[in-house]
Amino acid sequence: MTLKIYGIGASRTVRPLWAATELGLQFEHIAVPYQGGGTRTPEFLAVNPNGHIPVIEDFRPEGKVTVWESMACALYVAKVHGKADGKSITPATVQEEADALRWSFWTVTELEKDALTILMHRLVMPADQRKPELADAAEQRLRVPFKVLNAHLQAQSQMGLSYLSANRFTIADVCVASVLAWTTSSDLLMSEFPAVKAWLDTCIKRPTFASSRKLA
Ligand SMILES: N[C@@H](CCC(=O)N[C@@H](CS)C(=O)NCC(=O)O)C(=O)O
Repeated sequence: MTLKIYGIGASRTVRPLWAATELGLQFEHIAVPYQGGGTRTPEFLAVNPNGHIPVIEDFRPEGKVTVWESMACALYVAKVHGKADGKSITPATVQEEADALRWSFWTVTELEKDALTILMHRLVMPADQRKPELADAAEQRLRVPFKVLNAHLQAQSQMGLSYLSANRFTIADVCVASVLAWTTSSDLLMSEFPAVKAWLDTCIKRPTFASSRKLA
């Protein structure tokens, strides 16, 4: 049985890579970068017709399973390759399953686009191409979902819980923190929402995040 993960750590591929690394899985890493046309070759389009990384191919006794969409890939790794023993990132209860689904869908719909705008226009694009006003507007919009997350984390903390779901680091944290890692340059968001900042720091300081990001 072979699990193949296509993509590089410095991309959305970090989501399934982080999940697989947390679980200590053996996997084959196929380092397809997002620049240079590697995602648009006929061979790659046969794997993911969308022409994007990440993609997972899971060669199982019952046949090959293909997964694309980064959140689906991360959730798949946790669900299918982890043990639901209440010790790993894998959801172990119906509530934990619901948390993984709701927080990851929420991240894609409520956070991802604006978080990427902040990353691109504050850090990644060449300085002369950045538009600070776009990052500023994204930051203002993000105050709304950040307030929701901050309140949730404060409520968790009042129950003695340090993470999004359950009493441990789970796939819900992987899915949300991998996107919010793009917003750490935002002094406004990091200072206005201290519970988010503290939780995010804890998640992205895990050695598994750094080692997954480095896979190239
Ligand atoms: N919604 C998709 C977006 C995937 C995506 O845009 N991936 C980028 C890298 S982070 C990519 O493959 N870009 C290269 C291309 O589109 O050709 C997901 O979450 O997987």
